[in-house]
Amino acid sequence: MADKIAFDTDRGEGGETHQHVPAKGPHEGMDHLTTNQGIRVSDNQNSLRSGARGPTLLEDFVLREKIFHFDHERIPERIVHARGSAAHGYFESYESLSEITKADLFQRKGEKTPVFVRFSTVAGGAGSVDTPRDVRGFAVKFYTKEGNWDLVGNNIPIFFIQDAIKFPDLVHAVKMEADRAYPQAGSAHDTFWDWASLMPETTHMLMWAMSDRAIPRSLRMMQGFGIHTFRLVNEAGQSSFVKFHWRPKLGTQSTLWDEALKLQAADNDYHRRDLYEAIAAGNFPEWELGLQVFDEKFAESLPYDVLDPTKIIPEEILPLKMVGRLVLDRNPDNFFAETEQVAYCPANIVPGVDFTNDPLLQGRLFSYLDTQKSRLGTANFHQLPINAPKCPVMNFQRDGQMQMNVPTGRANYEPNSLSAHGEPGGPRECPVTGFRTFEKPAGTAEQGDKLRVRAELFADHYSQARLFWTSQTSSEQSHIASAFVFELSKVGLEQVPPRMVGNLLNVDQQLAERVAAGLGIALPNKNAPARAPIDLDPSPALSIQKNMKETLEGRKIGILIAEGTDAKVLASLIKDVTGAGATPFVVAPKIGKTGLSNGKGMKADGQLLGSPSQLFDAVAVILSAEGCRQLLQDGAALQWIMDAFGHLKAITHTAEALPLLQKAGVEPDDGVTSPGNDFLKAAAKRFFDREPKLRMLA
Ligand code: HDD
Repeated sequence: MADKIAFDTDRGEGGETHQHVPAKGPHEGMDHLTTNQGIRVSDNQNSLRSGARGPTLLEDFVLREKIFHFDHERIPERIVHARGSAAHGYFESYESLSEITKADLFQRKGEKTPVFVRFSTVAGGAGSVDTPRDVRGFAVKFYTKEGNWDLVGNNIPIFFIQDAIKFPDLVHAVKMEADRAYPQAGSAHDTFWDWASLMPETTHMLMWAMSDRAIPRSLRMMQGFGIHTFRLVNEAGQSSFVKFHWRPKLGTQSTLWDEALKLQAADNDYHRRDLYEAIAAGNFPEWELGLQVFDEKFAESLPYDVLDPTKIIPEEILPLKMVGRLVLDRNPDNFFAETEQVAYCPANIVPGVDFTNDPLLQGRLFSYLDTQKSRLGTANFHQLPINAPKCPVMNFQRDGQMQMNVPTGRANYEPNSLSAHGEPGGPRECPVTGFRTFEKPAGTAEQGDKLRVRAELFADHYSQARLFWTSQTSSEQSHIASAFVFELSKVGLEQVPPRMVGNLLNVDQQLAERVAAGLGIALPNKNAPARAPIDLDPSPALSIQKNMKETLEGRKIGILIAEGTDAKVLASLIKDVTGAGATPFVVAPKIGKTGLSNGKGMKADGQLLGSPSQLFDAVAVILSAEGCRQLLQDGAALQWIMDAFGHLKAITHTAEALPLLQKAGVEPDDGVTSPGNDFLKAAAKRFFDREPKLRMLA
């Protein structure tokens, strides 16, 4: 049959052949390839056909099973937060919190609870870019000894809406438009701003979303929040209110908008790669868990409602109590099985933690369980390894698609008296250790008639938006105003920008004027607020720039070299940078060997065009006179330096590199240094003072 094409049949491992090769017998030391039914496969390269040039046979169960399985590899992506990156780790308690909660994970100092944490963008599809302007999801699954607790939060401490009934509208408005299916992963389009400008309760969140919080430098450098007010309940049944905060050890840091835009081209997977590489290198990202604990009396003393998820309690008024740390120390083994199939649900809660009547939270308690069924296809999604609790699960729920367990015995109902007759009767409820919902004393303000209403203070939509604005540095304020201008400039519906600016007039006159001027529209009239805003004291804790952690830890330094680069200067720079906890990354016009001054060759980590300076926190230009002359002809080199300067990064350079810096428009300032200690200090900062000279901001 095949003697016409009987060439070499030695295909090595996984190699290709052009003809069927009779099995030579088991490969020593290798696992056998099998079908999903366990049948050994003799040939994984050629389907079964009738003759070398004949038709493929329906009989080929190996082919059909392989293609069938492949055809069904994708599952529906999440309707929101589809793009995510995750890691395993643990949460370690600093001390016993038994006075405020009976939750087992908080009872003992040093207690470690395994976690799986998934970060995400909200609006884009699963294959979208990592760095759009967007809120980031921060979902933590604690596998506690008492069952799974999911704290499904974001990197912003508030939300767009006050009631879950509005969520489908928010999501429809922000995701790609219904008829044209664009834009992907961004809010800068008509339908989002049409909806948002008609929904004043979004204003506070919009301030955050237009701030640098929505363009984080790294998933490892963002804060996280539980957002809603939850309850903690102790053994005696006493309850306190609580808000959850995650604080990154590496400090909170963001990119600039121009940088975020360029990162989308430089690396679609910028955040995913950054998280994966840091963990793979043993630089485990870490956060502290901070609690704001308070009682009803304190809640009632506030001029806003703690059940309103569009409000924060400033730290200056109620400081955080740090109660433990979260460490991510293991990358997933398989993206689909873990990151994609993980199913978070805010209703997953353990004894000692409880819900409040926050109307957004209440709606979420329904939505997530429901979505997991349509996403994962079966009510048994909890049996998937990533979702399965790491404590016993015992009940009488049975059957359903993809049932993985094989329950034994006759008892599949309760109560039963089988145990009294020598047969196992199965598990029983326990009023002592079982989860008991906190019972509010009767007759309080939280109870009432059945009404479609919201509590009175929810109507204040602007006071905290103003508080956020007044808490920012002037650089951050100009970023916020410019982001409003950028987004609204993309809106074609003429009625929308004036309406939005009319809302902003309730936040701050100057902000509204700057946005109107940036758009080139007349200042509209103020939209009447549902409730007049009040002035609240600024909260410096809300500013990223005021709280920047000056450190090189976890950062990446780009080092541009070319032919003749001084080997000594380069070696000592790499040593210094590494010693400071950063990762050096050598960039050269050619990825292969670049000849250094000592005659030796150096292999670059990245090629110049493929490694633009957006990828780095600070840069070094270590060139010889000859190398500089060559790079003066290279647009990519000029852009590399222009962008580093424009993104307010520290730049260090050899004297010989000066002509290139000058051509790129670099002007001397504190951020432009010669190699050495000055650079290490500068590289831990951004030079925001530089910005007004470089770009027009609103
Ligand atoms: Fe949600 C996913 C966070 C309001 C309905 N949400 C989802 C994820 C995060 C959040 C981080 C991704 C989890 C993961 O990584 O798999 N969502 C929030 C926060 C909210 C919020 C912080 C407000 C404080 N969400 C919210 C409301 C509803 C939903 C009001 C519906 C009424 N969210 C969903 C969902 C998702 C989801 C449709 C999509 C995929 C999933 O649940 O598992 O059910």
